Order: sequence, then structure tokens, then C-alpha cells
Amino acid sequence: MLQVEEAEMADKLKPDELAAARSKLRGWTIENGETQLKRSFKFKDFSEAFGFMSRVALLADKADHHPDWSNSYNKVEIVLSTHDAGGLTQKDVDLAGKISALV
Ligand code: HBI
Repeated sequence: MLQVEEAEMADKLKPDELAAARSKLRGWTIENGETQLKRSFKFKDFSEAFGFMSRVALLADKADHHPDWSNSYNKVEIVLSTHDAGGLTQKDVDLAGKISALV
């Protein structure tokens, strides 16, 4: 059992990596006991919001790393976490950076 936990721990961001992510990822917050990156987006209308979601979907599938997200009319909320590791990994930071570059 210990081996599995160590493997999961190995992937999770270390404190210095979390601090770097905090300063790099403007607009994103680190939540839920430092296991999630979260950001809300507001667009002109639903069409703009959905277009953004379509672009994020393509980025996520290319990265094989997918958001937990919600959409309400012109608002999109994105939560990133690595389910396989039970917390934040570099995959979350990388995808957050790519998503930020879309807006
Ligand atoms: N997306 N956020 C997130 N976390 C994962 O662990 C994950 C994923 N997308 C695909 C994926 N894992 C696959 O590699 C399988 O592990 C399901």
C-alpha cells in the first residue's frame, strides 16, 4: 500500500512548485487543501463562452488532461486537478497556462 501512496505523492507538486504556480498563474486560485486550481471566466454571451470551451476541450484532449468545469450562459468555471494523483501536478499547471493564453 505504501508503494502506491509514494507513487501518487511523487507526482504531486512540492511546496516550491506550488509557490511558483501561484505566482505564474494570474487569476487562478489554489483551493480545496491545495488539491485544485480554480478560475472563473466571463464572456460577452453564450456563444463566446462555448467557443472558449471548445478550444479548451481540444487543448485538454491533446494533453490527455481534462478539466472539471461548469457553464452558465456567459460564465465558465474551470477546476483543474489530477485525479490519478489526488491533487495538483505539473499537468494542471501546464494546462492552466494554455487556458490562460486563450483569453
Ligand atoms: N484528467 N484532470 C485529469 N486527471 C487525470 O488523472 C486524468 C485526466 N484525463 C485523462 C486521464 N487522467 C487518463 O490518463 C486516465 O488516467 C484516465
